[in-house]
Amino acid sequence: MEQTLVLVKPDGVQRGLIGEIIARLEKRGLKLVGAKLIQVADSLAREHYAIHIGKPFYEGLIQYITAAPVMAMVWEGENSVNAVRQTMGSTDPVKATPGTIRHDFALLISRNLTHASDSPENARNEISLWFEKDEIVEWQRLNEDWITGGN
Ligand code: 3AN
Repeated sequence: MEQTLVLVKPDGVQRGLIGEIIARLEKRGLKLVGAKLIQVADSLAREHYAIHIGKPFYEGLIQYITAAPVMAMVWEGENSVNAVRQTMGSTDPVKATPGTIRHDFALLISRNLTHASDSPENARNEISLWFEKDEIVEWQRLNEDWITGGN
């Protein structure tokens, strides 16, 4: 089953939005299979954002993600990569659709609350960067058929 990495970034943690963000993903029908609150090391931040090396906002991005704890999570579900990014909304909160997390709780691209993997391949790489294998918990939801069953 497809998994994706979600980070509640330092602004989300500081603003007390961890619960709100988890609640929205849970209610969507996604399944939480990994979670930890961590102070991000500079080296992890640089590896995670390696794609942005050289961009004008890169150093600021590293400072931002290492400035306070981050809630790192793995969410599972069919099309979870796309579903989570849809629930997050566009990278720029003022372009995000009403009802999305970034629209509803953020104003600036530099304080956009969350990270979510943008492809299944990147999700696999990011999950292995942020989580050890034994930190992912496979478990059964008793109401699974009411969320993911077909007709
Ligand atoms: P997303 O997080 O929606 O996948 P990316 O991967 O393009 O977006 O950008 C990663 C992070 O870099 C964003 N979440 C945001 O915090 C930061 N970022 C992207 N573009 C800018 C920008 N123009 N100015 C400041 N920060 C930016």
